[in-house]
Amino acid sequence: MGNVRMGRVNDELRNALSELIRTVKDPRVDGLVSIVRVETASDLGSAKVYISVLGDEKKTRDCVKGLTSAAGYLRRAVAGKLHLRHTPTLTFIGDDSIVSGTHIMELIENVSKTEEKKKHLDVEGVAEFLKTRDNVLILTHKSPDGDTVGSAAALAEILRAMGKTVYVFANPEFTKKLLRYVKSYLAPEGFVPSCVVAVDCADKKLFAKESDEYADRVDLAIDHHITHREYARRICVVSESASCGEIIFDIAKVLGVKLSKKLCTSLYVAISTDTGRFLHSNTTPESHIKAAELIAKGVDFEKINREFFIEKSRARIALEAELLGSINICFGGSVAIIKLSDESIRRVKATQDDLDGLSALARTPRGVSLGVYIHEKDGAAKVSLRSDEKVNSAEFCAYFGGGGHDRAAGCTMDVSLDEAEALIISRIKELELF
Ligand SMILES: [Mn+2]
Repeated sequence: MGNVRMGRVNDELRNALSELIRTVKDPRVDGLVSIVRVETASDLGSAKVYISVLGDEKKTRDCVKGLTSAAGYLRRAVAGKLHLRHTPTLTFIGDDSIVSGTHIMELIENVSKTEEKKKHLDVEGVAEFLKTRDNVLILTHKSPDGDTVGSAAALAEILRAMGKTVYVFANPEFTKKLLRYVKSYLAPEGFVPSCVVAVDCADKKLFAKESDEYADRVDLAIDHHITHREYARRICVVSESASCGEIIFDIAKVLGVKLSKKLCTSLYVAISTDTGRFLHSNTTPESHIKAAELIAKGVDFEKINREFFIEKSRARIALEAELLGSINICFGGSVAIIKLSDESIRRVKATQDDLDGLSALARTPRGVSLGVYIHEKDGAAKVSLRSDEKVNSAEFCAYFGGGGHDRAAGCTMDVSLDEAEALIISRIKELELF
């Protein structure tokens, strides 16, 4: 592995561990420890983590012991946070050589970060917070999906059941299919909220630009993305949740709100769509248990799943036929590439609903480990990767300035569709992926 790449791995590990050591419950590991540097072996099998502690040598020794006994936990937590193909085993080493100004600054920063952690709420904290608020506006993300819409509708329903005034921001990107679930909550013109809540939004850059005026005054963000950027005053991020809807479900339970059919339907839409009707790798037993409870309350799961996953418009069928008809299966059947031009979208008069989830098509041929979907947007080539465990999509896209999850990621290239395809192919060759 190259030096630059190793340097990045070391930095990522250092950053991740700096956060994670603050979650170690061992009393020997306190707030005044900081990570000086990380040295990862080139095969990613092991890493030495040099730590420094404000205090005497004994404190350092104790802290090393505490971290060593938490090494297994920390390694698993790092694996969950970073997109590395292998997570190294961790060895903690006391480093007293650096008690420099920068180090002290860092310690101070760590302490203030610990202070800052107070704004992180759990589900009970969110329930308490919501009880005290009224005139709430709920924000969804751009390119809205079933999770952000289902979560927003469900949260609005919960707050209405509590007698509060609440609306969902009228995101102009709500598609016809999604609008059905949220239209009874849309904010009227001139509504002035006293509390702003964002659901399923990992970054304030991901708000619809029309809701820009609220981006810097979000009072609470409820989210499940591991990449969540802490833009709000209060944050409830449950990254183990397959969908944001599952967190909203828990909030409803804590608040003791009646699970009406309308509320259950919104929650089911969120959970089913974000798990790809319970088949994506993010699906957990918890997703099924919650969905089961919603179905028991009478949710029409068949109708919802037909609508989101089975029924297709004529335009969608035409697009799928074109894409599958011209699919490029290469690298001995391990990679499949599909490309969609603006011209095709216009020709079949496709709507945003018709374009949703097309990226999954590239992984449908049996034996394909990496599916690549490239489409034209605003004159650039947008690339979406879907992969199995053999390829880390996030790392692959990071090379082109993009990002995402390890099985699903994307990037934008300022080139034509054919040029983007050629770049992807040469990168796969360079990495000798297949
Ligand atoms: Mn989501």
